[in-house]
Amino acid sequence: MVQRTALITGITGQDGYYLTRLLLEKGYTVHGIVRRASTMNRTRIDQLKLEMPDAAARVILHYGDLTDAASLHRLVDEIAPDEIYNLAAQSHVRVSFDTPLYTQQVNADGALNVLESARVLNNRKPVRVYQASTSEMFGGMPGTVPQSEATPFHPRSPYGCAKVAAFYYTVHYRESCGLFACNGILFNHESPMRGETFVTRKITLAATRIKMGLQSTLRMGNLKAERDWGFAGDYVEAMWRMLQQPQPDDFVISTGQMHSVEEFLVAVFTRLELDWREYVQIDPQYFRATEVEQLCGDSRKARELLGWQPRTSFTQLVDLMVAHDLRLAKQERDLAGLASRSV
Ligand code: NAP
Ligand code: F7E
Repeated sequence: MVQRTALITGITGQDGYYLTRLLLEKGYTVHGIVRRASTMNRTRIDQLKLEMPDAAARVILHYGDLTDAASLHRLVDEIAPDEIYNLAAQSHVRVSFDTPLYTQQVNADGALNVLESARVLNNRKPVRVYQASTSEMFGGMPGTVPQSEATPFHPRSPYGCAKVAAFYYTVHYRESCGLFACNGILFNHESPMRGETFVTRKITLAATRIKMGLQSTLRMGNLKAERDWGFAGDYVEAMWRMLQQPQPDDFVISTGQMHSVEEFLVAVFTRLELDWREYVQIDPQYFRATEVEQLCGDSRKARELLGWQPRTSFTQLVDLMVAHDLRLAKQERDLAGLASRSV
């Protein structure tokens, strides 16, 4: 077991859950930055502490915010981590059209704040930085599939634009001051911990609730968009491997398999013995002003240099998300039954 310290921004998110789990298994002490909210936003980390009671004391949370450079700087200075994983972001592409400036402040300026704090720390102690870059930077332009590290960027949303800025800041700090900083260009990755408004989780939550008689319709946007969906638990392993390399570099992480939103719908509803056409309604509010039509990654560089490969297939991903959300829907149905009997 190593005795290393990591700092994770975005520890309360989907990837924060899986990365914290992985680092705890490897013996790390994990510090995480959390935002103050009027309702508690730590359910994933609280669940992880219950799942790993012997390691719970090695998770230490601090209040902070990526846009608050002073608190970030102080935390990086005090914790002096060996590795920083910058996962924090306004991560919803559709929402970034409504909040472009805020998305820029968190996803681009926030990443710059992390890099500046790391640069200062690196003067007295070596630190390695992972930046959560994204396939959204490619924009899914016609003729670019599959996308690799050599594919030109053409972002199609404020989210994608801000992530391109953060990508180049990361490269710049690597080249200008020798900071060990890597971009992981991750394609879509999902799990039972996925946020409820991303398309995969929206579908598995709705379909399982429909199966339990708790919901009757599902409103969707563009069903023709195609994505390369992997499992988040596999992808955090690649983040860690990037920071264990002798030299910092940028890597595409993907499965290389592409499916449409409609295919995901069919897979989920079929698994539940339902016909999706009876329940799905198309709603213009879920369309985007500019859509990313096709994303499919070529991750040969990561496979060769990091020895990384995805372990979970599309079908296995659908199965594990449906099984998880079916348990939730059954609990909700049973609670509703109990409540109606008690009045
Ligand atoms: P997520 O579930 O939406 O989690 C985002 C995290 O960032 C949450 O912990 C959130 O905290 C935190 N955060 C947001 N704004 C913040 C701020 N101003 N200061 C500090 N923390 C802030 O996202 P994810 O799916 O785990 O993705 C992790 C990272 O990878 C993100 O940077 C995302 O853009 C990027 N990425 C994701 C994918 C994917 O398919 N999942 C693919 C490529 C890249 P709260 O809990 O308080 O909201
Ligand atoms: O949309 C279409 C939508 O919101 C996928 C983030 O993690 O991955 C994610 O971004 C597709 C799009 O993810 C609905 O138009 C149809 O084409 O699940 P999503 P995303 O936009 O690909 C990248 C790699 C990131 O970096 C991001 O952080 O599905 N779609 N109907 C819909 N999407 C949503 N959300 N809701 C719908 O009803």
